[in-house]
Amino acid sequence: MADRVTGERLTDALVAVLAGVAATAGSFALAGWSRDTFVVAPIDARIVQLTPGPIVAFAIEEFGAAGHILHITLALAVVVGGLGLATVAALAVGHRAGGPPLALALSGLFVFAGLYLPTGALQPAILGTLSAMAVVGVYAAALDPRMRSDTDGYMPDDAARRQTLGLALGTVAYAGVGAALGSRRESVAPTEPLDSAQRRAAEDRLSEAAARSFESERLGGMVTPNAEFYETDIATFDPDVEPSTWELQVTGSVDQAVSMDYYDLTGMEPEHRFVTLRCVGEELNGHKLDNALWTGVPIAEFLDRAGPSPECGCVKVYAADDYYQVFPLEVMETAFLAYGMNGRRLPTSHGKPARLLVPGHWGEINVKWVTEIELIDEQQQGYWEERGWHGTGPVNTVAKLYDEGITVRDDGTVQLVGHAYAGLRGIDRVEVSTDGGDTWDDAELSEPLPDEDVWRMYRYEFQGDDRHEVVVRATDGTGALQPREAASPYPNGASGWVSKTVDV
Ligand SMILES: Nc1nc2c(c(=O)[nH]1)N[C@H]1C(S)=C(S)[C@@H](COP(=O)(O)O)O[C@H]1N2
Ligand SMILES: [Mo]
Repeated sequence: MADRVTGERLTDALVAVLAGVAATAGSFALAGWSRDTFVVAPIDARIVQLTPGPIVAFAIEEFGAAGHILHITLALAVVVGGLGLATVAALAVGHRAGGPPLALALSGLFVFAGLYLPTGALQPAILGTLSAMAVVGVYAAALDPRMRSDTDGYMPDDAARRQTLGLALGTVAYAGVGAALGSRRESVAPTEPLDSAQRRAAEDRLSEAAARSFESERLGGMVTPNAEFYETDIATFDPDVEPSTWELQVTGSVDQAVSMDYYDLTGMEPEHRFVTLRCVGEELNGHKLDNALWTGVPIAEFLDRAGPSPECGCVKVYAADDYYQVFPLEVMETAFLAYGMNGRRLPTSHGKPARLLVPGHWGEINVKWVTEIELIDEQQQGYWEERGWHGTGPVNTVAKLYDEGITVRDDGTVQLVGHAYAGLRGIDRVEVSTDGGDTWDDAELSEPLPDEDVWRMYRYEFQGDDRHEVVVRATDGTGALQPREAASPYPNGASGWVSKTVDV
């Protein structure tokens, strides 16, 4: 008898986990990786929020995208486990109070609450609940001795085992289908092109940049395509902000609060600007440095309409993902509010419907999904500054040398192509050493774009001989050579000279 009870408990626990998996898969099938409708998203956000800042900073710095996988996995486990517990509780209470039908009804109710309350998304919650109830129902009809009328509760062991295994495999297969359906929803379709006049103007500027690119087989040119542009986010799930309901407000120490909507924004005379972004958290020769053509409007005039009061020195900018940044008001004089990227509407992952672009500053200041600009009277810290980063100042100078930019030809000549960036200071010179830094030679520089905050490309060729320690270094527009001393990204951004061993 004791064995029977233990066996029941075990089966209950297994069925609960299976119900949790089925519920999560069902909801994912309809919601996809949506911040607003997939049940794991708010749990995940909560986990990130409760994790101490230094640990978050460390994880992002050390593991990059893998750090995100860590907390998503944890969130997934919490959700499946929580729904499983709800199912166990429902089965226990249901059986005690009214037998199998009540047990089934209660588990449906508990699972529905677990799916619906965190998100408020009805359809994924319904499909998830039905999925869980199917698991519990099969269990009830075929396996659970308490629910079977045709026996006295006894089922031969191997028959029970076979059926349990069948249920488990069925659930796993169902989860696979749900995962496939849900991830199809995510596939990043290219966004709508801009209106025709704007698109033509953007395309002109894009070809201007293409003409100034240094061709290389494997390395991109002056413009990073939208789908390849790096992404750095505090949240796993991008906020889904509808352009039709979006509003940007100016609040705080102002004469009058002002706001604009998407219609106002896109109705203004647009500008097309190349702006390069670099993440303060990237490794010295990392890949979080990209350039795009942004379509939007300068923000200064709009801010002036609010009449920012003179005693307040800084602004705090808020976003739909609860991100915020604080920087001096004067920085806004050159800031840009973008709704287009490379001739298309801004993709969700880069801040749809609108993002801020702040010339010369690290990526983190370029707030995506921007919703509010508050003029504050006292200095505060931004999201990353609270976590120890110093990313509110101008970018460090860097010259990159990626493997994709190195071409070793059959005749032994080596071609190096790369990008160099120094924010508003601009790039005046890139030098290459092929002997580990003993001697230096000037690389050829691409014709600069007229935009004020954009990278430049360099090209260099040499006759290779066995093995070379190649080093690159840039000099900015003020004549300052980038410092040689290596520094890791935290907290001031990586610096130093990039070097690479090239075998010929
Ligand atoms: N709302 C919001 N804006 C944000 C961030 C964010 O997490 N949330 N990340 C910032 C950081 S750290 C960088 S480097 C840039 C990256 O912009 P991208 O993802 O378009 O490349 O966005 C900045 N703006
Ligand atoms: Mo960043």
